[in-house]
Amino acid sequence: NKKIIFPELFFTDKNLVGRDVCKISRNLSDLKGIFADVEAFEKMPQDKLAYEVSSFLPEKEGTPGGLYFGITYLYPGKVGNEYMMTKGHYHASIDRAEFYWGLEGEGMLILMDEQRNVWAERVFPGSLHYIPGGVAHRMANVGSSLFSFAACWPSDAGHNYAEIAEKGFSARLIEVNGIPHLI
Ligand code: M6P
Ligand code: ZN
Repeated sequence: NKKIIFPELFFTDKNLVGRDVCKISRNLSDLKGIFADVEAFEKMPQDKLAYEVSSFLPEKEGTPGGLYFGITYLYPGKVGNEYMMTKGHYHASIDRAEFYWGLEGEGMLILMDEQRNVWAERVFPGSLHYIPGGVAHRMANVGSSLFSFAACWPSDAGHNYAEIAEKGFSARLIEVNGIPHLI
């Protein structure tokens, strides 16, 4: 199980053992409202696991100058013709940036600035993605196997889900003839 890679990584530094590890998982019911095809969504088992995040949070949330690290494991699947994806967020401190990088599988990073311009970047093992402040970010799994990526973000960034929950992104990643299209 490749997921074991994460604790092995940071427990090689004995000083970090036992520090703040946080694991969250989101199933389909946690993603209610983010997919276009509501009928297809409601037909799916709501307890189906969509993604898991293992985070290492060595500072108290809100600490200026600190960093957080996380690995997200996003399972493959589609809701209608839309790829399985993360909730997506702006940072609560809107100017905070973040790095994402691809570990395994095939993904697309969907980005949206404060003017609601949307663009996407292909994510693959070893690809590096800089997300500037003021840019909302969401990952989609566009392959047929587990897609995982790492993230590093400031401990005073916070998450702002409200705007995405209300208005979504202004484009969606849809499969057309087997290929992802931003529509
Ligand atoms: C990455 C980071 C985390 C984020 C996670 C899941 O690991 O950006 O801060 O929580 O992805 O994304 P979301 O919070 O949008 O569900
Ligand atoms: Zn973020």
